[in-house]
Amino acid sequence: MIKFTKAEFVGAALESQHFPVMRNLHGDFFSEIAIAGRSNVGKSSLINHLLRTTNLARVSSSPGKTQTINFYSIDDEIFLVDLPGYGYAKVPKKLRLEWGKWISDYFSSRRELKGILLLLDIRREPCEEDLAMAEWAVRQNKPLLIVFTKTDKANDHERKLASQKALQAFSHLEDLASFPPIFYSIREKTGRDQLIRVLNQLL
Ligand SMILES: Nc1nc2c(ncn2[C@@H]2O[C@H](COP(=O)(O)OP(=O)(O)OP(=O)(O)O)[C@@H](O)[C@H]2O)c(=O)[nH]1
Ligand SMILES: [Mg+2]
Repeated sequence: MIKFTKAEFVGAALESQHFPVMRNLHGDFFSEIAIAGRSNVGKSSLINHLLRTTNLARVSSSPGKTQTINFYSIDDEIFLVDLPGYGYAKVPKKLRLEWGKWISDYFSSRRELKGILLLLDIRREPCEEDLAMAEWAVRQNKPLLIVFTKTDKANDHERKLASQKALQAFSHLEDLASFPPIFYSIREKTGRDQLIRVLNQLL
């Protein structure tokens, strides 16, 4: 059982030859969980909240803050990986194309990847890249876990409607129902225990 009590930043990279490789005390390669989502959805904030730190992952109110793939080692057992955000309108086209390349390099080179957290802002509809990410995960047989973020910005009723609507966008993907979505708010401090439980099922 990973408790998410010890966290260290291991490195930032964009190319697979620079990605870290680590082994646990038993000599096994670290398992890995990736966190994906559009810019500003709250990826870095969720990482900090999950790890009970305030500044391990850099948070910003302006989108596009995390522009590298950032690796964190957790409890000397796993990597948690903060992927660069997408869907940020001001990102130039060239960078957007590069983003696709980094992401596909990342996914094709990480054998120990056990699952992907796809973060969706409770107030926004899923974008094209969200769907592409989900389709990729299903195609590669990787478990996909949907996490709705900023749920403090919606009441119970709005949350229910918004999540149903968002999940409809993924309804053509069969395997998606294996894990129910998680509702996360760093303001209200909700979702952490449930997320840890599900992550341990994936690992
Ligand atoms: N109200 C509220 N705001 C949040 C929550 N989580 C994150 N935010 C805010 O959303 C903004 C973006 O958060 P980040 O964690 O930097 O988002 P990111 O997905 O890492 O963004 P990029 O690095 O640009 O891809 C910040 O202003 C956060 O304070 C939440 O649960 N509730
Ligand atoms: Mg970030």
